[in-house]
Amino acid sequence: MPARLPPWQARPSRDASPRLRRGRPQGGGSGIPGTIVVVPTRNEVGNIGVLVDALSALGLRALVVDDASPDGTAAMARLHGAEVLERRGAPGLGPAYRDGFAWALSGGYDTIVQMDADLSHDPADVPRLLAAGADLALGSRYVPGGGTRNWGWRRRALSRFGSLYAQAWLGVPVADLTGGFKCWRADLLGRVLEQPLVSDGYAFQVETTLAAHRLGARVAEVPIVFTERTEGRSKMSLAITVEAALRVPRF
Ligand SMILES: Nc1nc2c(ncn2[C@@H]2O[C@H](COP(=O)(O)OP(=O)(O)OP(=O)(O)O)[C@@H](O)[C@H]2O)c(=O)[nH]1
Ligand SMILES: [Mg+2]
Repeated sequence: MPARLPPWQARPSRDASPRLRRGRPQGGGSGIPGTIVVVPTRNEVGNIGVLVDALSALGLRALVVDDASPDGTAAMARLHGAEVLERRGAPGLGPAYRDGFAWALSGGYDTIVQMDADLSHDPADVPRLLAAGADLALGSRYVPGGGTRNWGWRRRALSRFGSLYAQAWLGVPVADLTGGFKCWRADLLGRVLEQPLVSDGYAFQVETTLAAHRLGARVAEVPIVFTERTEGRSKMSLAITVEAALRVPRF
């Protein structure tokens, strides 16, 4: 097995370092300098091109963090002009985010957005997150104006219960603790990643928001409507949900 490189050397898609390319918009729009959108992917070939193009039209650059997707997600992302970090070794949402965030921080970006690849998070909402003026702006389904689209009652109940459960255990005044659409100021994200985080899976979302809160960050919730994916398959399962739920009391 090849030696594991630091994430920012682990086969970025193109020659230039993120520092050199920082803030240069890929497409139309006025561009949003200093901002990068980190997108973890596992078999999202049907979604990633659409997302990267939509971000690009807003002047936003994307870093796709792919876990060896056999469906060609990485190549598709590159084709659409995204930076691509192809991870090797143990897959997982937490490690993928860690590597993507380390890449972004080492590139000198001052604002780091994270969002899912499956278009459940609307790229058109990113400017509102950026405008919230918080250390951490959360795309929130559970504040007035927010919600979910095309979810059955089971999925709605599970998600709502998950957030309330985490909120009750942790005593954090955040309505949507489990979402993965977030906008970080780089200095806060760097401090959060220095904390002894224990989650590898979906609980990573809860743990990082909790860490931000404990560090005294200004956390804002911006209403978003989360739309069920129409392409590709969900990686969410009962096992993943239970694993995340069992983590929470240990934070
Ligand atoms: N790099 C990487 N990305 C992952 C992994 N698991 C999931 N993802 C990505 O993380 C994002 C969220 O995963 P989803 O399967 O959409 O999970 P979800 O949004 O909670 O569940 P659904 O609502 O059912 O789609 C997507 O962009 C996935 O491709 C992984 O192990 N590694
Ligand atoms: Mg999803």
